[in-house]
Amino acid sequence: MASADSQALKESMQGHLFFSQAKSSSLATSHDHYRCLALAVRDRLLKNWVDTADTYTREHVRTATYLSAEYLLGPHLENNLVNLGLVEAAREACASLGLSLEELIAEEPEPGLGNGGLGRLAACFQESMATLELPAIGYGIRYEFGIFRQQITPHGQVESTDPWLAHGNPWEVIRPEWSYPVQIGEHTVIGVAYDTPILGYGVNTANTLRLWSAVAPEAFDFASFNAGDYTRAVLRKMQAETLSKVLYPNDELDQGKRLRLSQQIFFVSCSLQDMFRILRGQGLEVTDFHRKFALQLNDTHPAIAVAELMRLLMDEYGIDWDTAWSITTASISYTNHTLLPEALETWGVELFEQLLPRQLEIIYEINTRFLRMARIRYPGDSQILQRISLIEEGPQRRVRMAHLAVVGSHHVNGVAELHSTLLKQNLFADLARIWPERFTNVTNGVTPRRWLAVANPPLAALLDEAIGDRWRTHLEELQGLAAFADDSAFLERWQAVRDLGKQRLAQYMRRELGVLVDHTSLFDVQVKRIHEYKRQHLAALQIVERYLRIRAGEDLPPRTFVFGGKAAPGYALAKLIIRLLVGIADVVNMDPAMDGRLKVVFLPNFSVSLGQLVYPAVDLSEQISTAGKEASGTGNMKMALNGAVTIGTLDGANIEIRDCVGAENFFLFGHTAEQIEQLGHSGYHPMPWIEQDPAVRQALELIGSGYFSEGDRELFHPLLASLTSHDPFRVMADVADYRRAQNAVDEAWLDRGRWARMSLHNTMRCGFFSSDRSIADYAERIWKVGRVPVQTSAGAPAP
Ligand code: 475
Repeated sequence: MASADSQALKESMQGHLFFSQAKSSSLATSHDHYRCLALAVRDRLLKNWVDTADTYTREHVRTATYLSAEYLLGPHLENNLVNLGLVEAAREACASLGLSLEELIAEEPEPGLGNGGLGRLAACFQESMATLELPAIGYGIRYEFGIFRQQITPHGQVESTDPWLAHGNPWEVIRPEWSYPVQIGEHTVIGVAYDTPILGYGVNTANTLRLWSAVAPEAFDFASFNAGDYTRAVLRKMQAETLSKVLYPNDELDQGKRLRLSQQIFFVSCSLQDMFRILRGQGLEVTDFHRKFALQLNDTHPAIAVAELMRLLMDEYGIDWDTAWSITTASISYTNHTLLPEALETWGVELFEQLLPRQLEIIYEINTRFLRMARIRYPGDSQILQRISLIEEGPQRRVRMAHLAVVGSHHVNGVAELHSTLLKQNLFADLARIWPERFTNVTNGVTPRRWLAVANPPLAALLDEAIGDRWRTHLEELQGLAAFADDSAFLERWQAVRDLGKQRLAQYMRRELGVLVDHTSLFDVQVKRIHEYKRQHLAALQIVERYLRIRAGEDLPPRTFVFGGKAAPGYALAKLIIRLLVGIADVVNMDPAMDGRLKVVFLPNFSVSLGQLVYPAVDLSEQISTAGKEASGTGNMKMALNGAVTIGTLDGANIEIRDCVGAENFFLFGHTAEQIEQLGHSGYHPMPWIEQDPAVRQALELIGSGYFSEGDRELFHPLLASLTSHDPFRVMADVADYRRAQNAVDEAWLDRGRWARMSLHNTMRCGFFSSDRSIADYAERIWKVGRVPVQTSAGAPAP
């Protein structure tokens, strides 16, 4: 029987086919039908969105503004259906029109406006802020091309563009009335706001994600117009519009490109001007800025905000330095996401001077005052002054954006306990001695709506039945599973649910890649950006060893190794690691001697949508980074939440996951962060480790022999040379202990009852890793922003 909701949705879809798509059903494509459903859903959230903005404006609420160069949102449709409680109604509406909801959901191109962890975290945080009914605005860039699409060929990764806006975007609204000029070098660029609603779960709140798109002003390069060179003027205009064209595809690497610095000042300045517009619109004074707004910098990409806010306060609003500085440092806080030196942003002062002369002048003045203060604290210590200065001296003087962010913030946080400790001990040791109270930790989290309710409906249904449905907003209620931990009938159902997830992934691999895998084999999964520090090559060596052991007649339990993740297009070694994994897959999957005991699959184009398919299918979660290198990790949380058992090092949030789920439900291996540091001090060399380990030696030799590269002995040389000469990420120091832990996994897997209990304990004890908990922590301790429930007014237009 069709519900009232489904009947109304159906009529709304039919209306949109005519009035929005201008088609009859005879010409409608699947994409048309997707758009009709998306627009029908949009109609149903507009009231929440409008009422939310209205409430915030009327009540002059204190607002968190999240500044991030990246938002890895993933598709909106299904998430919005879940958050509105309309999944079943939409399924019925589609069915009554002869359509499949799943097929329409799959039509949505995902907005991939981020590289990896940092961008996905920003997306989880937006959704949690709305669910917690916190007044918040997300600010960023509306890249016309998001993260590149990855194809996997026999030669490895090939990139192509991601024209995600090609068919239009039903989720955004352009706000040309909110556009601002930004001066960059000689030129002015205009940022135009595009707003996307971010729905909270089970509440009326719909917050705004405001992304800036660059356009050139009409008067752009008018000198050329006047000289009669109309074409040249138009070309220059196009150049200005390249500002928001493309997301830089480097994860954890600072490439130092001019256009990147332009993107940063562009979105930061627009966002700050927008905040002043909001402030003034509510009749507040400019000097109330820090009372109205709490600004969170997502890494250093928006750190120029420190100088730009000072500039606006002083140059535009006539505020004196000291007042402006108090307002700035009372408003801003900064999250660091990485300790890797190559990711730390610095800008040559020459480039800075060309593009942002006034902001550079302000940075110099901030630095002068800061060093004057530090000199009084550390008289005669010029070493420390050099280390803490906002300007790095050397052949080329450079602005250190992380130092600027710390000096301009009231709070600085890392993203997991270990990471925050290391920040204080290493990267920011001197600054933490000056301001110990400024440094804190907020451990990352993930949203249970997308990463459990949307991604894993069978598990969600089982949880609803067992412990009720409050886990969606109170994830700690997963603890209630304790009542079922020894219930063998329940454990059977647990396994059946996990089986469904694995079957779904197996079907995808068969359909899309033509690879047949046994869904009852152990699914061993590593999906994340490809990086040497994440050590996909450690997993590769382990697979080669297994291959040799099976060929030598050992009877190992069947495993399917699944990899996914993009390599930065310019990161040769990361691309070579992909090539190795593909080479191993080609050999192993064809070898009849494996007899179903070993399969290797590289999933092309890992994305949020693919993650939703993969995470529920994971038995063993590979979190094997060199200890001290992974700031937190969030895929580790998604997998454990969905019932995977982790094999991992004591790195990032793995440590906290293990503390929560229990050491007996986690396969630990490897050197600790402290031991890794010690290795470095005592002159690490991989050779002694290799010499005493015949198994890894054999694996390395097989790779070097061309066995996985069609006889080409040169192909993997750079990778092998790195591993055997410097081994910067200490793969060889951990390879033996990794093997030991993997053997323990084999043994545990053979006892299916034991494995099911381990799996259940992982889900049960993962409540801490909700992004709702992370956001509640930011709101209380850092932003001092409180809950503002939204009352929906009667009488607003209903769809
Ligand atoms: C960490 N990206 C994860 C995650 O906190 C952590 C850097 C420079 C330029 C472009 N992108 C980046 C990152 O630094 C990044 O994604 N860091 C990641 O942030 C969320 O869970 O451990 O590696």
